[in-house]
Amino acid sequence: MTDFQNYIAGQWVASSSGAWFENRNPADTSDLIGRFPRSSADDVNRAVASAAKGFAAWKAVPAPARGDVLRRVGDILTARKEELADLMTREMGKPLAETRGDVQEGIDTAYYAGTMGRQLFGKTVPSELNNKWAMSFRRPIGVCGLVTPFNFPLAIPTWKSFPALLCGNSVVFKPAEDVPHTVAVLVEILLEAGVHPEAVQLVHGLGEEVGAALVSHPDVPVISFTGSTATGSIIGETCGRMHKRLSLEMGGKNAQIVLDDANLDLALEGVLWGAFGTTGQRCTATSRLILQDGIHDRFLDRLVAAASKLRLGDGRQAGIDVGPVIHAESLANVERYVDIGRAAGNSLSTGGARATGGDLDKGWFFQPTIFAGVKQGDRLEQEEIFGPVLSVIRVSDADEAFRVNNGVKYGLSSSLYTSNVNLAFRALNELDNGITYVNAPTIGAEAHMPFGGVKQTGNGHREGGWEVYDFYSETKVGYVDYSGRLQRAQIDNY
Ligand code: UN1
Repeated sequence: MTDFQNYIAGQWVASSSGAWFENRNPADTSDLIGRFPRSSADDVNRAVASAAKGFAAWKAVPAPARGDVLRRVGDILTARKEELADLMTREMGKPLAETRGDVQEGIDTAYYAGTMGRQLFGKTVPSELNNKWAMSFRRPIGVCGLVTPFNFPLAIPTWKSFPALLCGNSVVFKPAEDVPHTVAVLVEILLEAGVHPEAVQLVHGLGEEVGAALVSHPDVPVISFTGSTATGSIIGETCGRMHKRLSLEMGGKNAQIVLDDANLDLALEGVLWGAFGTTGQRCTATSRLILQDGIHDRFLDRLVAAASKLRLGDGRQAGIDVGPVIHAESLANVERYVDIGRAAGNSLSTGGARATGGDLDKGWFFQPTIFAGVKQGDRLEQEEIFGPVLSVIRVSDADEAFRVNNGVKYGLSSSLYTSNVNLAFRALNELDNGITYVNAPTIGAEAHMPFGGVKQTGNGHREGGWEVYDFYSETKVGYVDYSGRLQRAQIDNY
């Protein structure tokens, strides 16, 4: 049994309470990865106090030099990619090909951050008065609290921490209690690469305890959260009351639309990957399939046949397509939605039960599940499930498909399969999502592009790409008047 620790004030330490929680492999619950500190507000307070000192030291390092450190982080992640992928699959369950992709997303984010060290641009613009300069530039903000989910154990913590650090902030990680090992290794890597030892802190524990203490701490002016819309609302209330800067990435109910003129082979591969990749546990997962009348029946037949052939199992074994869901509650939640679908009269085309037999009995496996005959407004069509359940909705034309796509409270990603270029561009304009893919599935965002959603998926910020650097820095404006006399803006020249 391995006991893992927090990283607080430059030391690896147990929680002050001495309490622990266990981390087990979701594909084989007898496989205990280790015990992690079940920390308290006390631990958070010490981490934040140290992070404030770390901020003072780290912001004094020039941004290009901070970029050099982030580039070294990318090098170390590259060297340790295989080892990380293995430990991530062990604690999270998705197949190795996917955890390798997750690490690669971290590597891409690190190298992108490296380049941003020399590109934290401000603007210099003409003043309305002579002999006066007007310019804007960026300053770091302070201690950033980063609350991260289980489904991308590495990529999402890197999306948040790398730009935060590059901008000169310090960070306190609160990783999901299902995947604490991955962030522990990430912290080791940040330190090895040369991040100031107090600019990064790691406090393990539960959302209600550690997460709540971090979010409500008066000396943490920035919070970034990825997780459920329900938790995001609670965090939003606290941050609103305390005037904190907050980035929220929350639920999705993403749809793939397949029109009669689509390449059906391509659309089939897309929906299998979008709906059942990561066992449906992505914010970007395809959970609705909107099929036009003309292809509905034959596409559904092919899809059901292909979905029932997906190979479930331990993601660390070769040939596995779909891993387990993350834990018992998640499995129970998926079962509840299957009951909801049945009760609503939706027709179960495949799946609908736990996957059992042999090694599958050791973990939290659920069959890839497809409901057909789902109507707009049904709960299966409206609510995020975060598991391997796909709802199929029949429509008569593109207009109806777009209306169905937009008829949910979420707005992360959408996908349209068509060969009609006019409809493709209409979709980009008319689908109410932060990301729309044409002839590609609802998943597959790239690290150098802004990532996020509209409506109740987010609160207007974006991760990734250039935009996230606005979130982690404050704009400062400077005027230098070298005229030697009082010049009155808005008055003297008008
Ligand atoms: C998420 O779904 O939580 O686009 C993040 C994708 C990944 C990131 C997803 N690159 O599916």
